[in-house]
Amino acid sequence: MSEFSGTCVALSGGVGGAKLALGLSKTLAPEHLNVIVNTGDDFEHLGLTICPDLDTLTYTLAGLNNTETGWGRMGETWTFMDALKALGGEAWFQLGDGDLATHVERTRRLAAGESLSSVTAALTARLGIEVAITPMSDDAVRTYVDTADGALAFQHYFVRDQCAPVVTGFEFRGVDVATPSPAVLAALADPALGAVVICPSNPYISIDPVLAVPGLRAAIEAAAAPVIAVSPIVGGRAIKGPTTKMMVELGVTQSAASVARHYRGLIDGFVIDSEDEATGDEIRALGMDVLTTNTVMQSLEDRVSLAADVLEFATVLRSKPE
Ligand code: FO1
Repeated sequence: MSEFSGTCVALSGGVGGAKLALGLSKTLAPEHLNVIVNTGDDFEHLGLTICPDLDTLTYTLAGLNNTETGWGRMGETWTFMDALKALGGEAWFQLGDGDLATHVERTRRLAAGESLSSVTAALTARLGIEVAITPMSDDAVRTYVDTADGALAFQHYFVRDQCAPVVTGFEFRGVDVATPSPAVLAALADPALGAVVICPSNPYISIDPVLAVPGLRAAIEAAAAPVIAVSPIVGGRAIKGPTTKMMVELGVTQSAASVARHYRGLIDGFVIDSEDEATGDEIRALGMDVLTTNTVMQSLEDRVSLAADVLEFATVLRSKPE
């Protein structure tokens, strides 16, 4: 087992990414892990600024996450939502009473002029999280899903319309004038950086918005560390969410190899599940190394084991001659 040394930067969206981020957090010293999180899912709702992927990462690393839904807090009560419904308020986006406190406090701090990075650092510290959870940008970036009937705001597509519309493309509105948040560039420029890990999140709606922030992809490419992506597709299926439905609608084969192709040119290594071992050579032919292991994370042990495998893979790649 070649021991990993140095720091790790992980790129993550919601549920799938958060599972691996948790595994990494149990494997690395907290000061050696920085999780860069997609903010394209963020939106203003009921007068609140809601940041779903930041909150999924925060709740997951704080051990507060609701494992059934994959979002929000465990053991929630719904007094606010029940009262809102009774008043005829917008009830399609479920806000638990505890979760509501996060949105209210974040909105208050943002309105007072704090950056999203500063607010996130304050909220995660209050929840006892030592790992850095960093928004990809402090500037507003909003994912819109292009459909045959026009562009849909992400949460309208994902929650209100339950991912039903046929997807033709994506827009990350505001990304062209966004800049990476300060901690992102610092983490990627750290000479001790030993690995950049693209977590098994949806490549189109969770990872692409991060890579679209001007300067961020270049900072990853300039980093001396190997870049490793973990496939979110196992046996042609997504573990959770609309990834494979999107692939069908975009005319992309539903396979781990398609995801490897999507990241081609950026990544040095790709991690696939044992179920997809037979596709390893096809993926290597794309010009990247392949690690085959168990990528389906059901238990905490699975999360830690995959994290250890990914970091060992990075160590192996770092020791390879250029
Ligand atoms: N997803 C749903 O499918 N239904 C919901 O009612 C819902 C509420 C919600 C509240 C707070 C939050 O942080 C996330 C929430 N999500 C909900 C998930 C959200 O749509 C995220 O964008 C997904 O996790 C995709 O990343």
